[in-house]
Amino acid sequence: MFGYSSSMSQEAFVGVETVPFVERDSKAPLGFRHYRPDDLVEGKSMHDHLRFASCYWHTMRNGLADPFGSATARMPWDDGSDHVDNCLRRADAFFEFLRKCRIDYYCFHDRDIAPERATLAETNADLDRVVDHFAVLARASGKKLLWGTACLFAHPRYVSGAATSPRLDVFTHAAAQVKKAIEVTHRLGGEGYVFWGGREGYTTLLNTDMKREREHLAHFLHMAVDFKKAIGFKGQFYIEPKPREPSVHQYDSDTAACLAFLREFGLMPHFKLNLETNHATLAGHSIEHELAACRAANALGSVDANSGTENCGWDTDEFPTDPRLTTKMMLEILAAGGLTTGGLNFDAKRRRESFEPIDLFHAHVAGMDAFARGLKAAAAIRADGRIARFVQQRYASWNSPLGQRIENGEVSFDELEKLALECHAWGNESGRQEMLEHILHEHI
Ligand code: XUL
Ligand code: CO
Repeated sequence: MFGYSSSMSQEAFVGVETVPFVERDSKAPLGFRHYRPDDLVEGKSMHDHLRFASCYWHTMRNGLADPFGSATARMPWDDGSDHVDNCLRRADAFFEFLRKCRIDYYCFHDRDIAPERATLAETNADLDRVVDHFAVLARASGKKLLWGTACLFAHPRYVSGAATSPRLDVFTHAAAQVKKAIEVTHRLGGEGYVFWGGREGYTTLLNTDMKREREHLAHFLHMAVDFKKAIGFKGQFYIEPKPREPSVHQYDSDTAACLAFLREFGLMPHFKLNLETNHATLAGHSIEHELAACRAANALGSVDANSGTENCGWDTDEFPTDPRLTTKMMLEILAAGGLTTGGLNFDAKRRRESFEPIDLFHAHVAGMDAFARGLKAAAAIRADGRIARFVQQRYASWNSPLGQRIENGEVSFDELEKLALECHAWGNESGRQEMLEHILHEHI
């Protein structure tokens, strides 16, 4: 065990320079081929479109263990202890990583950055010490907190949920934990705060009062909104849908369920959604479906950018490296008017075999370049205009006086029945999916 000494003297990623910008056909092992933060796309810099973030839980705390094998990640800056000194050194390594990888935002759970102690008071005191250090590192580097969150799923007390626990004492502890997590997010100038309910659901309905649990969750979120106002925290609240894992069923199962929940309990004005690619696929949707559903409700907030293995059925949190995926995502994000308070947070981990520190760079750079490509391709598809014109044309009959009156809610079934009795043919046209796919791929 050795005491904490300032990071500036010791590098964690020895021999790794700031990732260079290289030519598209460069064979350099590590370099940005597409990402150029200052290049303008649709009048805005790539940097401001993409707002990349790295997450502390995967980048710094994931040893890459799987259910069958132990951790493989090499983290020479980390002595494996839960001493505050080790937490501070880890933070130094993280900010060095952000700088060298040209990433300006980060996200964390409270318990990622400082451990849980015997009492809540001790836990909070150590969290404060680490947060003070984050504040110093952030001020010196200009790195920003995209969002903070509380880990309400790892500790055994949350075995049956936090805000939806059958136990009042657990709900009470969760409230205090979230209060503190919002406070420290505010202290660090966080632009948002996420609620992800990994254990806010059930394993079997035989032991669960679903109605009561959902109501408790709503009360919990209203208390968070009240607290946010009381301390003057202006960051955006997000709710992150996921259908299952770790619970068998989670109440925030997908965008539609989250929107219905927020509307049912009067929370819609206070929340947007943080969508995650692999959560969408677990819900049986594509991420572009989830983004489109959010866009329609004006609820798109932020994105946890990752991907999954389609035939696996598990949240594998892989880095998003497929330009077709990122193009479809960026099309939706641009159509929604872009990310404002939110960003693209790589909620992604390296494969267990990618255990060297340099793999953290390869993984993030691959993800960043994939999104830079997706952004450029999406902008090109929008400038090309053929796909948008096709969609407009497909709905052209609705621009007629009758269509407009229906869209304004001025028409009855009786009127339509009269028209339908006179009409014996329908003007359907081909959906041309294959032609549209072809156009999409022209630009990737
Ligand atoms: C879990 C997940 C979380 C949230 C934050 O699948 O995505 O890491 O993003 O709690
Ligand atoms: Co996530």
